[in-house]
Amino acid sequence: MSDFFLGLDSSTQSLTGIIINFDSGKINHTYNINFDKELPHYNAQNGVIVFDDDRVVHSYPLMWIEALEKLFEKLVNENINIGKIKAIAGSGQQHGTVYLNQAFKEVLHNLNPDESLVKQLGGAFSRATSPIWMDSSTFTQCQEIREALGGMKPTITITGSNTFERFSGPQIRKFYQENPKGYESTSIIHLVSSFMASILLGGNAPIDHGDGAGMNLMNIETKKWDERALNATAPNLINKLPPLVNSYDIIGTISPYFVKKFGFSADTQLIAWSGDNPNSLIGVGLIQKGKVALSLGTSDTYFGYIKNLSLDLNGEGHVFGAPTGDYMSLICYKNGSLARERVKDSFNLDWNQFSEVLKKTPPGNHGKIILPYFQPEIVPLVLQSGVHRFGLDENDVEGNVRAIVESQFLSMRLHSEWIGEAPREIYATGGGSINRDILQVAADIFSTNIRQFNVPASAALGAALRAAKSHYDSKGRNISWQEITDTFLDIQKSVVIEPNRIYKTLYNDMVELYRACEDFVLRKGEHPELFQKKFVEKYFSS
Ligand code: XUL
Repeated sequence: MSDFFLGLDSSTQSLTGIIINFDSGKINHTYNINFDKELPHYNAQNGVIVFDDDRVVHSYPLMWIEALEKLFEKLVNENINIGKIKAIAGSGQQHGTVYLNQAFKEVLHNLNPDESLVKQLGGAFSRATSPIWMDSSTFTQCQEIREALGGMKPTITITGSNTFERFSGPQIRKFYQENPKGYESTSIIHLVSSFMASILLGGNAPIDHGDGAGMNLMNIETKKWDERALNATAPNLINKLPPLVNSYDIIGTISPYFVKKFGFSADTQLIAWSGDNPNSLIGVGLIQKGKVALSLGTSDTYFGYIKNLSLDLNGEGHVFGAPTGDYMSLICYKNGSLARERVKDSFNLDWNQFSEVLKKTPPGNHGKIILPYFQPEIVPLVLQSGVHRFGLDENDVEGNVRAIVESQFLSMRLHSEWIGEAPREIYATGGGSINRDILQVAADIFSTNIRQFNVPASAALGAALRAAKSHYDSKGRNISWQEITDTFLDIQKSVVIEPNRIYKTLYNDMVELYRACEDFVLRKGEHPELFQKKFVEKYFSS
């Protein structure tokens, strides 16, 4: 008898499902529904709704559930034995909020398998679209909440992060201020993760401590809703939020809708969904301190496991709950893969050509730097999009390709200093991590080994592993996280990309050059021209 587990990841651009066979230690199937390609009637671009004001970024919750149904249809069409799946856990893009009216609960309880989810749930929203993590339109609300909590440091100490434009609390406050009637008619506000879990459950699912920490509403120490934060955000909010639970809690069994329609077993267990980054923590096997991960997805994130709470009082980083019940630290960039793609596309390159350019251009790039704020940025906070080039011509193909990749990692190195000592090894994940030439630049800049695993979809894999862990715990079969991650993350098969140590001093200097460029653009610092000239003289004069 083999035990199968399903991990789902509802991310910005697609929904991924991974089925693992626990006994063979193998990933059996990976499915992906790309929103733009497979659900074109929503007219989304890269999974999001584009507004004139690029600080406002929403998506369609109905699109996510249509994708869910489509993914299950694929499983049926390919004769996957859905009935053998013992448990399901999930992952959602973090921070996004879904606003539902009083019909939601009722409709969910009585779903008719002969009709689609979209048709039945269409009337259950008090807000048709969901602001997602890419939204940066809540500067004012961030300020108001932060002030009400006594300033930046108390806000961080209470919630684990400073107020951030994309975080759920400021987003909820904005909705309440701009549409008080809509807010009033909202019965429950879900995160993407708890919303998707609710659909599978056939009732309102709780929010887990991992994703709950990305709201500016949960007390990071007690892991309960914080009354001060709730009051600072919107009235009566406590009655509109689901309860909080451990990420490893079993929240029930799958709704009869999915049993009848797709052939799931009625006792398929559901584990609380969490955010994509907490899931990835498990999906790359970060269950001990000392190692960090670099996730190159729609967002680029840099994160690590931490046993004890340790906060970034400078306000750029976050602390979330880890699926193990401990904590994780994280910084997040909005200009991740889409920024790399913008540069690639602007010169009509494919990824191979992009890589070729990276290989043949020199580390240090003759001091050419780009501050790639194609979209408003999260770290450092930049609300006005705009690309700034230093010593770099807009039409210089080679210069721009190397500059975008180097600048992203220089920024990451600079802004992750608070996470602690320099990492001894970095685990790479996410779609962008399949490109070794990009990872080579990261290895050189961080001056550390980068380990590339063969499963870039670490959030979905992490969810599947979480499903297995909670299932076996519930059956009294004690399997440690270490055993689980060792089984599925074949360290032997991973590839190590070693840094070229001769560039260590060059990049130590270049981080400072990058800092000077940032200071100039964001903090009225001196123009970095002279700095840049010295850098070029030191490393590039023959
Ligand atoms: C993390 C964040 C992003 C999203 C992307 O704080 O905002 O990584 O989770 O899905």
